[in-house]
Amino acid sequence: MNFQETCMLILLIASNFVSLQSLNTKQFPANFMFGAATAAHQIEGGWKEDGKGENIWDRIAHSTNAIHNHENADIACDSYHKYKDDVAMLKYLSVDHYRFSIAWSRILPTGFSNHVNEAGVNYYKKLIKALQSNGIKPMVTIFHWDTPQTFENIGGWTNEMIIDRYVDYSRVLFETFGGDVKYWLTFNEPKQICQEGYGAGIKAPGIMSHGFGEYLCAHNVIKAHAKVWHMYNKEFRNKQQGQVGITIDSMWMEPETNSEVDILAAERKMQFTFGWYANPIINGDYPAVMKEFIGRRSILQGYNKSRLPAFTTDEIRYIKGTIDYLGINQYTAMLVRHINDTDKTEISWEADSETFEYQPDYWEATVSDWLKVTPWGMRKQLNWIRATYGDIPQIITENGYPDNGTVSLDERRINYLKQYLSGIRDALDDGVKIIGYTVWSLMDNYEWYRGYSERFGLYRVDFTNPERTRTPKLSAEYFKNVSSTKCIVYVSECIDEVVK
Ligand code: PNW
Repeated sequence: MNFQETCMLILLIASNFVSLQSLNTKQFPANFMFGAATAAHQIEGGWKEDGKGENIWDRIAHSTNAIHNHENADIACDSYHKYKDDVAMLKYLSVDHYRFSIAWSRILPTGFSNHVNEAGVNYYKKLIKALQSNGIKPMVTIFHWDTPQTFENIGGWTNEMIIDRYVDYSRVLFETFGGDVKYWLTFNEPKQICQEGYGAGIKAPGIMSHGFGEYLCAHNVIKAHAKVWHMYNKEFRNKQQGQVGITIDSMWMEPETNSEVDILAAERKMQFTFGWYANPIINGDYPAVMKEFIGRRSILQGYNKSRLPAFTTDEIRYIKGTIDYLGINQYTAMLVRHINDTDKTEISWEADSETFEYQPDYWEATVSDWLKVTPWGMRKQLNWIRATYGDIPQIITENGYPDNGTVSLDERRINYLKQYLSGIRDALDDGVKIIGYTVWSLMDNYEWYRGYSERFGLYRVDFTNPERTRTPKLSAEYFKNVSSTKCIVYVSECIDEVVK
């Protein structure tokens, strides 16, 4: 070892020692579930194989310049053919569960339930069987952003006709796979679907309808979720004994200063992001602060009623409590500042909250411009959820770190995972009921608008190789150690303490 290498080694050991001091190294409870996540459109490929219908991401990739490098998900990781490799990787990682999504238009090519595509059904049957024979529990996301194009042609999630179509689709899934699936998630990240898809227009279908489209979409998504939960509860729960939840995302909103207005602004922004969906589903209605702010601005802007649609009393009763467990996607945080918006003319979800958010330069950056490393936010968010909604069981359904496929950032990824897991372990100590953790992602995949330029995988995927070769990164070895020992450091350094 030369002088430089010796110095590096000392530095590495020292930095490990320092970070170990601040880590919570207690073992996770024995029944705490560790898993990995993917989504159909991001990995499957086979975009029109065996009768699959077109979805909104197929359409946007094939017909616009919106996606990085003009990349599409026609083949992606080719998991439609390579699912056995995926299951072998999961097995290697020693995970308890695999979170994947079902492609609506693979099961129902036009979205309607009049024609069920047997080839699509068989694909997921084989996948589920392979998981089960390896002792891995399937956790299924019913909808991860891939709306059938048929419905988008008539307004997608802004047209309430989609609610019953989504219920029909979910019924097919419960009837077909419900005997083998105990964990269902109705939607992945409704905020991204609605705010980015139909408000800001920065995700498919790319509709820019600031201040209207996103609220209309959310209204339908929430009703669709509630209807599917009730259907499961009434018709399937007794027989299938599963649970139906939803995955909600938000960044942790940290007040920029200790001033009362900034503290209120950060809380308000949590309500405008996480609460927008969690509050109706858990408590029946939109957060009071959303109703107040959007209502006031709408009237000042000359509308005769709020741009935020209202639930009727019957709907509130119906939607309230339609959840068995809460999925949380948590990656990062923001600093929030109150805006003294005196003229209130801007019409948008962003402006409605009267806040300004940013990530300071001194937070550790990643290759994704929205994602900075803020592990302290994880603990705060989990505690906030408990304080706001009570002791509902929570599971982290996504958390992860991107690289760009060229430079190895795997040491950084390991560090990220270790620190966030430590924050989750702290939250368990705080008394939050967290039942599991799911890393995003099992392997590099199609990162939506970013194409293949941002890669969250524990496995590297070679997208230039027709075989789509998968190779474990160092972080795969790290995560394998975590899930098999329930410990975020070497097991010899782990404190064996069972949480009550
Ligand atoms: C998730 N945020 O989206 C999605 O569920 C995945 O499909 C995606 O690949 C993954 O994150 C990585 O981007 C998010 O702004 C998008 O906090 C934005 C945020 C969080 C999650």
